[in-house]
Amino acid sequence: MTSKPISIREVTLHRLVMRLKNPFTTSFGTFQDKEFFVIEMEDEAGESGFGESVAFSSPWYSEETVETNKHMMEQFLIPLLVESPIDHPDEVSKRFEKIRRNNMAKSALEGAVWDLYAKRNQNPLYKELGGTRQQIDVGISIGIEPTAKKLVQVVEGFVNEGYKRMKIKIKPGADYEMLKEVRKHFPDIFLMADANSAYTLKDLDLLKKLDELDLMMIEQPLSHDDIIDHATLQSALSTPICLDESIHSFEDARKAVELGSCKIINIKIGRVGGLTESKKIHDYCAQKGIAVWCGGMLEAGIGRAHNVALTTLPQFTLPGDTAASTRYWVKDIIEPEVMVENGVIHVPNKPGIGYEVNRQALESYRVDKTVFSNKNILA
Ligand code: OSB
Ligand code: MG
Repeated sequence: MTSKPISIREVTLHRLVMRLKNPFTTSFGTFQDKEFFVIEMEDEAGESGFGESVAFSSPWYSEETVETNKHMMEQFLIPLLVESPIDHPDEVSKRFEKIRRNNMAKSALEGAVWDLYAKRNQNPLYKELGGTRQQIDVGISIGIEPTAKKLVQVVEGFVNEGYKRMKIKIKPGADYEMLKEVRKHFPDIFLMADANSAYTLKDLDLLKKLDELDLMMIEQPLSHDDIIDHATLQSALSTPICLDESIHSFEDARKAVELGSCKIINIKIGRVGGLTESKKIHDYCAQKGIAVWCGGMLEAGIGRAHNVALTTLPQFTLPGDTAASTRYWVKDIIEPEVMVENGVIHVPNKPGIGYEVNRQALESYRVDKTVFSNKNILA
């Protein structure tokens, strides 16, 4: 749909802190409080689009943090966005190209532009992206538990809730035996592991043993910046490797696929710098027969809604990590919250992200607010 160029009148950064219902442990650390920005972007007509920054407080998963996101958005990215009108959201990543990396900061702002664009067209975001699915299959990501017994109990709960695949976080010392126990109790579930870069090729024997467990895939077993050793490992394993941390762009995806470093890619919108880049990776993977699924960053409702929209694209053939709001939060910041029924999310057909921002909830979590007015427009 063609429409009038978007002139951004105001950008508001709402800084929120939300406490997870339960701590979430990965090979690199434990999360309890999630700090992030909700980006609210208003156009010349008073319509608003929303985005969410996904960097964490500490640079464990990637080099970005809440503070680096703030610095990049305020000092570099917002000025580039408001300097002239935007014809289409695909232009945003081009405008940001001169800024190296900082993908999560870029993605947070680009996401708000996409929502705003879709709302101006009175069209659901998922349709603007080229998505077709009315419902999406969902899996769940389960943190490292202290014992196999506890892990089996946690898995059982989520199996009963209907989640379609179980992803278990692993690290050296909490891997093969724990997964074996889960497999023993649930012989038929779709099961996978996520190592968050906790291993090296020195662990080849252990990683090969995981082939016994009939895992759908193993996610990011080796270094966060590697695609060479992963190719060596993939040729030694029958279990497919899925890359997460190693893929920051379409170019990274192309190189990993050409090298045979993985058979599956986890697309996280923030990690790759936005929805436009996510679509490029998606289209390339569709061409190459590489399955993709949508990863998660413990998002609140706005980021979650963006994940739901992206997952409606055809090559998202595997269940993602976009679980229900209630898996994470006592009260989410959107209305309605993201709900999972029988392992699926029904995709909303309202304009934009399709969920309303719950202002009262948002304000209850807000610790800071910064407003940028576009002087070019106000003048
Ligand atoms: O590697 O996918 C990951 C959470 C924090 C950091 C990295 C990861 C994760 C998850 C949880 O696996 C995904 C979610 O439920 O949002
Ligand atoms: Mg991962």
